[in-house]
Amino acid sequence: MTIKIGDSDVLVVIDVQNDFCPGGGLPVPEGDQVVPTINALARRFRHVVLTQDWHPARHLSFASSHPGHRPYDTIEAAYGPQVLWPDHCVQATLGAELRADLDIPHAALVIRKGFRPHIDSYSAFYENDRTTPTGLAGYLRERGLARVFAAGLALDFCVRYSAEDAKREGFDVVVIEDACRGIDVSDSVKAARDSFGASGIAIGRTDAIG
Ligand code: VGL
Ligand code: ZN
Repeated sequence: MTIKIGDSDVLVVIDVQNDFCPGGGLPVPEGDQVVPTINALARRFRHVVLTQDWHPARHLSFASSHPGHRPYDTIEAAYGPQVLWPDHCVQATLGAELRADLDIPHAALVIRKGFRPHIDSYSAFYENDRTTPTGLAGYLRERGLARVFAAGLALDFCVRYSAEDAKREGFDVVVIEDACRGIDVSDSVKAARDSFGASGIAIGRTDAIG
């Protein structure tokens, strides 16, 4: 079945940044391989939004900010459990830049997230305290956009949380799985897929997008 793209559809391209690609600070296996797929996909959308993970140095989510802890440990933040990551996407560094080969000149908005020193933000809509909004839901509504297609990195973190929040905010949501790659810590890719099924989030593929 082909999904026809119209004027109320938006492609949200999540965190296609150097640090999430091989050689970067928090490399997602095959992360760079989504770029040509997303470039081709984006041409089918009139409306495209990009997100950019954008942390200050010594961010709460960095293992290096917590002596005695290692990357992928979980700590208790003020808002609940928080996975610790290698340093990544530090504001105004090369690692935080969007991939140079990402070719989406008509993208209308770049949402930066995770810039508060003490709150991480996986989702493009809400930070990890689950209450601080990024403003994206309001933007999409004001632009008359009703269906969100999600692509990018990482499937099991920022794509997952963005898709779930979009659904909760009342948007229809399709995750384009061949335009995503996952980190996969403690079976998190399977958890993401299970959650999509349970929340009514559709999983699609680029060859089914018309
Ligand atoms: C992400 C972990 C930490 C992501 C961002 O883009 O999925 N994951 N920061
Ligand atoms: Zn991050």
